[in-house]
Amino acid sequence: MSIRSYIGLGSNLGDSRQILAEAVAKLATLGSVQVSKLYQSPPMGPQDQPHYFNAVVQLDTTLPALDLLDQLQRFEQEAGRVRLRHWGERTLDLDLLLYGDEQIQHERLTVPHVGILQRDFVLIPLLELNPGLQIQGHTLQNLAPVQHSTLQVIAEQDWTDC
Ligand code: ROI
Repeated sequence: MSIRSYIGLGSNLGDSRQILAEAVAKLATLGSVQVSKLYQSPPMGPQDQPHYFNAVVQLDTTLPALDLLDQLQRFEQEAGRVRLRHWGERTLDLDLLLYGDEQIQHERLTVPHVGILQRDFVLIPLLELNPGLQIQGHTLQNLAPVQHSTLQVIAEQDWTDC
């Protein structure tokens, strides 16, 4: 039985588009994937850092949540993950946003991801992949970050072919 999970991808250091495309290829080894458009967004956090490239992957996988987390952290390390400061620039971030409709409170993992409802750079791609999706009783279209989004589309589909 596979579970439908959603993973947020972010990068603003290095060749971000290439780094995200490689991350999608690795995620595809864990199950079947659907990929959002590629977006660019102003940094949440310190403003003296580059814009982020963001996307969301829908992954249907049989991996238990903590095993999935292990794989995401391995992919981050393989991308040569660098994180220079708290809420600062990073090479690759892979966040487990949703895992089925499970609520997980574990020392290593909180699902739904903390802050998911505040971040247009995850909400907009989530909506694109699953327009009917509700999170914690919220219809995504109605949330303020969606209504006032500053996200820009960088590439439509097939951006992972590069
Ligand atoms: N800001 C944007 N726009 N996109 C991100 O992926 C992102 N990731 C982060 C913080 C530093 C919170 N800011 C971000 O981890």
